[in-house]
Amino acid sequence: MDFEALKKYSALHPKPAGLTLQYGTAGFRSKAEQLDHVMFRMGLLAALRSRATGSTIGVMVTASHNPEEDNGVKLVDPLGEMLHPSWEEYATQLANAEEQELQKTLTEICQKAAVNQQKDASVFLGRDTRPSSKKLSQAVVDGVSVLGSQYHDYGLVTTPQLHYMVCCQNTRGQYGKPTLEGYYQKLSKAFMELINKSPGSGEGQRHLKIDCANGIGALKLSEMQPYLPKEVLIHIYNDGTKEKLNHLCGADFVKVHQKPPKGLDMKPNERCCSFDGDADRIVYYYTDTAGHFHLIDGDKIATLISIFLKELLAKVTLTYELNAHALNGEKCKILEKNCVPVHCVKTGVKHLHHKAQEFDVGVYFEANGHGTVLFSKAAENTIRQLAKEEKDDAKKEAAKVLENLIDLINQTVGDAISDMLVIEAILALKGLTLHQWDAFYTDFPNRLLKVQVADRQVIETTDAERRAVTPPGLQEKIDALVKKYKFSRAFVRPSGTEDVVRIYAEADTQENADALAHEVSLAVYHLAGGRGAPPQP
Ligand code: G16
Repeated sequence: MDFEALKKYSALHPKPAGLTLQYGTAGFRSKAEQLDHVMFRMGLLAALRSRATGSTIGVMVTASHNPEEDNGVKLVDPLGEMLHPSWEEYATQLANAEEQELQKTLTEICQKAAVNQQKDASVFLGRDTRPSSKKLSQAVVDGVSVLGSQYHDYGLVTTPQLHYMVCCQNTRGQYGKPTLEGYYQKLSKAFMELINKSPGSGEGQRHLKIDCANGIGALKLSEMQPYLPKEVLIHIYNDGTKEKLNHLCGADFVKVHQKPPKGLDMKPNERCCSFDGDADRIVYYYTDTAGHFHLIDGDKIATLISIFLKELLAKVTLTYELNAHALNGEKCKILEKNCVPVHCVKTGVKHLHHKAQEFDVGVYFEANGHGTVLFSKAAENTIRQLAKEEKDDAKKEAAKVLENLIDLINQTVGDAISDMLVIEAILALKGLTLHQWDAFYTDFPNRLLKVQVADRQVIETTDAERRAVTPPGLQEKIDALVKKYKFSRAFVRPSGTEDVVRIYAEADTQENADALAHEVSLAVYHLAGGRGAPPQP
C-alpha cells in the first residue's frame, strides 16, 4: 500500500472530526455534505474486498427513498448480494477512523480479513440521479484508484442494475452480459416470450402508468422501452424533469401515505405503479369506480408470484419447497392456505435474501415493495432440462414459463423494472385485472408512522423485530394498547436508513389502526426520547 499517496488523497476527502456513522440496513445514509470522506473510504474498502474475494465488487452511490438532500453508499458482494456482515463492521470502522488513524485501520482490516495486497482488484461503480451523486462517486473513484484497483464506472444506473452487472461479471457471463444492453435484452426476451403465451396476446395494447419518483427509474425505463413488445405501453410519470426526487411521490410515499403520488392522473381501474428513488422497490395501485384508492403492496406482490409459481411447479410435478416472507396477517393466511410456508425475518433485504436462499424456490418481498424470487441451482437446472426435453406438452409448456420467469427475475436483489415485468406477465397469463388481484385477500387495515428520536438505537428488538426489548416499559405499554383494539398488532423498530423509529399497527378498522399507531407513537415519543413536538393524530 502506498501510504504517502493515501495520505495525500485522504486529505482531499477529510473526515469531519467527531462525526460517526454506521453501515446500516442499506449501507451509509446521511446528509450528502457529510459523506465525501465516507465515499473515498468505501472506494478503499471495495478495493480490499475485491482482493479478499478475488472478484469484482460493486459500489452504488444512492440514498434510495430518502429525501433528495441525503445520499448514501452501499457495497455489492460478488454474486450481487449485499455486503457480508463481517465487512459491514470494517466499513463502519473505516468510515469513523480519524484522519491520523486511517492507515492503522486499513492495515488492521487487511490483517483480520487476510487480504492479499498483491492481488488485482476490480470495482464496478454506479450512481443515482441526486445532484450530489456525481461528485460523491468521484470520491469513490479516488479511493479505488489510490489502492491501485481497476474500475468501471457505469454512471447513472438503478441499484439493481449495478447488482446485476457485478453478478454477470463474476459468473463470467453465465448470468448475462455485464452491460445495460445485455440487461435490457435478457429481460425483454424473457418477457416477450411470456406475453406471447398469454390468452389475450395480439388483442390490443396493455397500458401501465408508472410513477418513477423523479429518479433514475425514468431514465432506465425510457432506455428499455424500444426493447419491449408493442402490446405493452408504459407511460412514464415523475421523470425528474420538473420536481424533486421522492417528493410526494414514489413507492415509499404511496405505501406510507396509502394515497396516489403527485403528478399522476388516475382514471378508475387504470393500472398504475410506483418505483422508488433508485428503482429497487415497486408497489401497484388503482382507484375503483367509486373513487376509492387501492394499494397493492409487497405483501400482495409476493402472494401473486407465490401462488403462480406454486401452480406451475405443480403442473411440472415438481415438489420444490416454496417459501415466502411476510408481515401482514392476512397474507400469511392466504399463502398458508395455498400451501406456501411463510417465514418472518428482520427488516432489510439482506435478511430476507439470506433466508430465501435456504429453499429451492424462495419468494421474498417486504411490504414496502422490495423483493425478488430466488431459485436454487438444482431447481433451475431441472426446470431448464424439462423445458428442453419433456415429452408431455403441457408439462413442457409449464416448464418453459418457469424458465422464462427465471430469466426475467433479477435474482440478485429487488428490482422494480424486473418485478414490474414479472407482474405484468403473470397478470396477462392469468387474465387478471388489478381488482381481481387485489381481491385475493383483504389486508387488515394498517398504518405506518415514524417518530423522531434523539437516538434511535435506544430501541432494541427481538423476535424478527416484533418485540421491543428496550427502552424499559415500552413493550408492556404496546401490549396494553394492542389489547384495546380488535384483531390488532403493533410493532416498533429503529429505522436502518433514517434517524427515526418506525411504527406499524394493524386493527379491525382503519380508524382503529390509525388510533393504535398514534398511541404507540406517543409511547415511543415519551419512553424513547422523542424530539420536537409530540406526534399529532
Ligand atoms: C432499505 C433496505 C430495505 C429496507 C429499507 C428499510 O431500502 O434495502 O430492505 O426495507 O431500507 O428502511 P427503514 O429501516 O428506514 O425502514 P431502500 O429502498 O431505502 O434501499
